[in-house]
Amino acid sequence: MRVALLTLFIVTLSSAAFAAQNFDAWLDGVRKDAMRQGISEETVQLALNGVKPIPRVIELDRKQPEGSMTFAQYYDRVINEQRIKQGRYEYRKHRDALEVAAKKYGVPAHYIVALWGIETNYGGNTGGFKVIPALATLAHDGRRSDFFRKELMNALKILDEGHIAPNNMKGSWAGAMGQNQFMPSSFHNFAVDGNNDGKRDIWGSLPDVFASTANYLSRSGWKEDERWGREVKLPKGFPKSLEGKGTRKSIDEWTKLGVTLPSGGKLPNAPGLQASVIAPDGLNGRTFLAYGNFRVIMKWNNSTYFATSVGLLADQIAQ
Ligand SMILES: [Ca+2]
Repeated sequence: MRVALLTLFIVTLSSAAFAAQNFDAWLDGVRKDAMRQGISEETVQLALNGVKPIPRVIELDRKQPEGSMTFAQYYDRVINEQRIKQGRYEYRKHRDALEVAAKKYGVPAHYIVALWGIETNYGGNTGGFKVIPALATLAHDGRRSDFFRKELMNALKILDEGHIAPNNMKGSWAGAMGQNQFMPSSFHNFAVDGNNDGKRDIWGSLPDVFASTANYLSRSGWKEDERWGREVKLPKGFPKSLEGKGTRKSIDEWTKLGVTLPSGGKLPNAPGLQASVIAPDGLNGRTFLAYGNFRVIMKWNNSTYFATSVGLLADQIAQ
């Protein structure tokens, strides 16, 4: 018995030691790769020296999120009175910076605030993980290595460009960064310098956060003069086959099919607009008409629940 335990202990110890050695060797490969891609040796050393895998990141990656949650449950979790009230407060407080971004990119301010609110509770919860070790952990882990290794390289480039110091580059366990939770690749594609100081600081500069969010939506096809969609009431016997993003019709056509405002009133006409009926909890749950901008929000996060909640929060902030 004693011998068996001792053997087990040695085996466990050596496999842990092997894993550590394996990670360090792998990280050496990342260093070489980064320098081949033109990232300075100074940045590579500063960012990667002493980096160790974070067990908690693996644990969170293994959890299945929001598997069986209904839209109603999701909505209650994401939007409450406090979030709406604070959204209205932040909207007034930062009106000038918001309006600059709204005007420049053609995205109304209440959508910028709603995304900020849902992503990080208006900057209050940006995720406490250091992005480089978190991404290194996921890139080494094997489940989605290629994706996370690319994001790790993108993150090193951001450091090399001097937008943020390694210690301040914080984000979610999966590497979504700053107040609007951009992945490093989204940062490269969409982050902009809103306050003209030469840095794209989505961690600490609200003008940068607002401009970057607006730029993301604008470049993804946002139409300035359209809403995201709206809540609607479906008539009795509405065919299930017409529900879903696959079917697009004009407001006129939906009106002819009996779709109305929740009050029963007639839908405002909007010539040229194409809309889909969305029923995330089935035809007996809350139902919505989703316009083109709804699809734009889904490019940010490919979730019907998410896009609908952003739209509904934006509406309430603007009230
Ligand atoms: Ca800036």
